[in-house]
Amino acid sequence: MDFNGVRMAVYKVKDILKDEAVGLEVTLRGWVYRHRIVGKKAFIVLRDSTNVVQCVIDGAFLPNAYSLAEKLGLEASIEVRGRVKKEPRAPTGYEIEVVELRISGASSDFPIKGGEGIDYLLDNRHLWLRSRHLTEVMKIKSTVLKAAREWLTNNGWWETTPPILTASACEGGATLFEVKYFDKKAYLSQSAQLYLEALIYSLEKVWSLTPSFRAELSRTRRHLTEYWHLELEAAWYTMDDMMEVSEELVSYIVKRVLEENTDQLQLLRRDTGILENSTKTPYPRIRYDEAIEMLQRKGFQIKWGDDFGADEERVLTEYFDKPFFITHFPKKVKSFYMKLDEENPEIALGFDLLAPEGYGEIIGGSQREDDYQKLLNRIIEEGYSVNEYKWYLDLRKYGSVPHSGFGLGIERLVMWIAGLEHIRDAIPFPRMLGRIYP
Ligand code: NSS
Repeated sequence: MDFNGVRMAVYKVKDILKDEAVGLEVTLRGWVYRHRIVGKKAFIVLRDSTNVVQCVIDGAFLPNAYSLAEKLGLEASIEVRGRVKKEPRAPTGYEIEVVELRISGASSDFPIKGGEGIDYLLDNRHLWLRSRHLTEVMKIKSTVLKAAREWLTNNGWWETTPPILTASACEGGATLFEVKYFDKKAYLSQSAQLYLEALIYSLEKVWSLTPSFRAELSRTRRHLTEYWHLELEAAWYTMDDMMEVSEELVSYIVKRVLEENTDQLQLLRRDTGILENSTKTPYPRIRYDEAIEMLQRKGFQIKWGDDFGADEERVLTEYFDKPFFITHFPKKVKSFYMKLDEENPEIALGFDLLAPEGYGEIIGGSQREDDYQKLLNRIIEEGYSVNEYKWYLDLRKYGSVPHSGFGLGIERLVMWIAGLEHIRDAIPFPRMLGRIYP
């Protein structure tokens, strides 16, 4: 940046909030987070991507900068040059004694002033993203994605790129989004699983991170219609092997967030006790039958064969202080592709991983049916078109192998780690029932 012909290093706010920076003359760029005029002084709290710092302009010495500052609106973008001072009364403990101020982009009457209702804030999501709360969550999400990629790379998994436009359902027709594909019908992917299954015959251990789409017909705190789906699939893996992979992965991600996002977790007032505990594996495992008993003991009118909703899951989480698995579900509450228990074919070798503190399911996975005839029977039993799944059945005809996989909802995981009330805050532009703007 060029001030009066002199090139100045541009600092980030976080790098000057320390005693070693006191006395330095620095240049900062950012946005007006707050500002007020007291007597002949202007106090501007400048925000950049790293933090906020108070900047003071003394009108007695800098009349021009002072009159610029008087006109500043919330969220205007500015560049300031000045000296770093320690100031315990300032919001972040230091302040800038400004010697020069420039306005890059003016802003007047910023639409978000505080106290607005949720629908208004969602309509103004493009501006609401500047809030402290959403900024901290986005940073945590970035660490979550980085950590997942680190773990997968370090453990020999191949990243792959399955399609989003698909010709068949993975998780049932009820939540399919239909799109016009030239003169045909196609669907937005609910899961990359079926395609990942095709890739294990060459790569053995594969993963992908893609958007998944679900036409969810209810608005809940944990359902989006578009979410980011991290999916793994591996040849030769049993359900137990895959559960181990999922607990290693999740505990690693939590550990990395605890290391890298101390400031964010603190700003979000996240109690980290349970997160610390969740870095330790193994995670507890219970079977569906036990979960039913646990719920009945808590007064639920639930019987064998019923599926769990958010209420059931919340109550089950009260029994645990870290994520835990539920396994061996009745086949009728799970998808057609799951392998059935050899001893009791009414039971599917599926597992869910539930986050504690009331959050519930973050992962759904299973061992897959690898026998051609059994899979064909299941497809017919569910009333699906055999022709549509011909390619998927082929995989069982040419060198079939036992294999397993799972899908992790990134926003579900972020929601739990960041301690959010609602999943919409785990994604910048949430898509939910009836809403797609902005
Ligand atoms: O339906 S899942 O339980 N399982 C599958 O889609 C498998 N085909 C994945 C696989 O084995 N490769 O969804 C997996 C996860 C689930 O546990 C949630 O964490 C998340 O995907 N999920 C969602 N997140 C946000 N919003 C919605 N609507 C949603 N649905 C699932």
